[in-house]
Amino acid sequence: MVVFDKPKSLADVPLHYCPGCTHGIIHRLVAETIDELGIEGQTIGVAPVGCSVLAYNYFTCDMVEAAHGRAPAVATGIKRSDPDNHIVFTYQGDGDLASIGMAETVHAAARNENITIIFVNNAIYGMTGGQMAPTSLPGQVTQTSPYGRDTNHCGFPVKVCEMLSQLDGAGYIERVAVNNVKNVRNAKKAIKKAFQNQIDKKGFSLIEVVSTCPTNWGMTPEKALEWVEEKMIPYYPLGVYKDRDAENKAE
Ligand SMILES: Cc1ncc(C[n+]2csc(CCOP(=O)(O)OP(=O)(O)O)c2C)c(N)n1
Repeated sequence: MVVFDKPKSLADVPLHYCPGCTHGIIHRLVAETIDELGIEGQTIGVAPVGCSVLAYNYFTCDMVEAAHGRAPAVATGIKRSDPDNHIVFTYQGDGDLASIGMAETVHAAARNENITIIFVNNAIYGMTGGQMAPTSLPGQVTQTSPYGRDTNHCGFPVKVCEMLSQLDGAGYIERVAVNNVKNVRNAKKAIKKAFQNQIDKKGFSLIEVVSTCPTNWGMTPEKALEWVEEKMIPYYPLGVYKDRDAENKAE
């Protein structure tokens, strides 16, 4: 009896991510989803610059590289070129999606573009060495805020799910985390729903995954998981922020 298997949509190669980084878990959840929905041959992923820039080495579906922040625009073009046959997802960090790529994100949501966005929020610019991101918490020590993020000087974090859920175009917006087994299971459900929505032509779905960066947070992997529970989740509450389908059914 097989009790554990590797998803076919994930290549059998070691990941380059740091110890305790949750990109690997999130990759696996996306790959399991692609397998379970039987869409590997149709799926095209778009990964921009960031720690997951090498995602094309890990996912066995087609992958396209986008410039920093531009993944929703690239995904829009791919999706619209063959909307009935392409399943398109983006896989983006918070520096990428909520800073340089904010305009692309907001307008893809406003257009109700039928794509799936996996938004990995580790509250920092990981790949470039831990600079403050739009999502860094008030008081958070980063390479560019060594005394902690001062909101008088640097403003406040951007809460992407709360913001996008105000747009009529956005179809399905949920925030999940992968810091414990229960949350990983919920994250899988949300990611699968976001892909299923696209198959069902329900429009724009974004899943924010509250993530870790032990290396740049200067913590052990274990401590980083505690920090997610104690600091990140209270500031970024988990849950469904928008589900147009459920709203329509309730009316
Ligand atoms: C146009 C452009 N600006 C800046 C950069 C430098 N850059 C590369 S990755 C990155 C930040 C990535 O952070 P994030 O999106 O949060 O992903 P993570 O690495 O944390 O997973 C930046 C600023 C770039 N490659 N291209």
